Amino acid sequence: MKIQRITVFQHDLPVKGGAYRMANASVTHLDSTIVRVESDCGTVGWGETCPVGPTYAPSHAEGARAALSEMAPQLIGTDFDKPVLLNRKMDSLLNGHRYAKAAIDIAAYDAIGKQTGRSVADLLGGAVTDRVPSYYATGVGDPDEIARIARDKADEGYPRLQIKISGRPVEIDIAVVRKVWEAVGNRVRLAVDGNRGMPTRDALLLSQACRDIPFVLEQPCDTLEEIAAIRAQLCHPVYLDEGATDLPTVIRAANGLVDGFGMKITRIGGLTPMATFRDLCEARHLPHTVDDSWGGDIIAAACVQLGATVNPKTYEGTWLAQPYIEGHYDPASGVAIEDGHISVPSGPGLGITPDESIFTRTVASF
Ligand code: 0XW
Ligand code: MG
Repeated sequence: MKIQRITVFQHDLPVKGGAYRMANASVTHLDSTIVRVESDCGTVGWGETCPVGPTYAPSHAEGARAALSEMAPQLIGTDFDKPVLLNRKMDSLLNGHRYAKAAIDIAAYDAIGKQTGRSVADLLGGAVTDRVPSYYATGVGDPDEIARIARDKADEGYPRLQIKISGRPVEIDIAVVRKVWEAVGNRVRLAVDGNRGMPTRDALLLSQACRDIPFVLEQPCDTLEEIAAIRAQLCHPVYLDEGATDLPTVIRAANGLVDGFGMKITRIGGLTPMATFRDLCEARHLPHTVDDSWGGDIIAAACVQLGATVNPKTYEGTWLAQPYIEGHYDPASGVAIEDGHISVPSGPGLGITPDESIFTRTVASF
């Protein structure tokens, strides 16, 4: 099965309910890039990549499309059903830009699954469940408001909550964590996410002031060096998210620097490196999420298909942008959170089939 045609679409995803605020990004509408990759036997695979604005990570929507345009002409005629070789081919055409390569890699798994009648979860080693846990991430907000959201989401059935902090006086962040703990206690597991925004001083103050509250502290500071510098003085397990940019960094961090990861499929380069990441984490007994930064049904299905293969002992669940998005790419079997959990789409490939008429803005075709 060879790649015959690559079509790149731009698609707007407005944020339902106003701005989503994090330490280094406040977003009101997301710019997603969709790829439709057709093989010489007519099978179509879908991929997507959607950075959550241009400041969350060193990636942005126009960058994804430029990287795809750089690679696409020379991907025509390449084997579509050999993901490892396809990734090596992409690496031979462009250094870095994993978040763009991820869209092609996801499309390859979708097409292989659709061609062979197998789910992407099966292709990635086999599903252990047909319903994966999700987690809800609050934005950065006032203590009472965030505590109210936390209580509502715990009532909805989410097994885990991620509380966003940072980018303001640490005393407010400490108050948020305390109020959330008073509101939900041990009913849900808690992560507190600084999104790179805290000086080491504030990460230490927060962790030590909340030493009686069980939570994992996610990416409090920007660099691995900052996290390493305060690690021994923290009272909480530390997870790496934005800083876990590639497999070599994951290997380094897994070697005692952190206790787990928030991981995004497009950041690491797609389902192929994500499966390696999953296996590394299982070998080192390191818990991790399976998320992406944003995106519609294609990204959501990729996350859930991979999530279904993760050992439940090390799986921290899958965050989806779906609660912030109006409608679905696949009106019949779109991916959605219900009672804090997500059903794995059934059927071959990603288990979803986008309604092509939704993607009206074609930006390139090869
Ligand atoms: C909560 N997320 C998974 C979604 C946003 O893209 C940010 C991210 C995180 O954990 O940083
Ligand atoms: Mg995070």
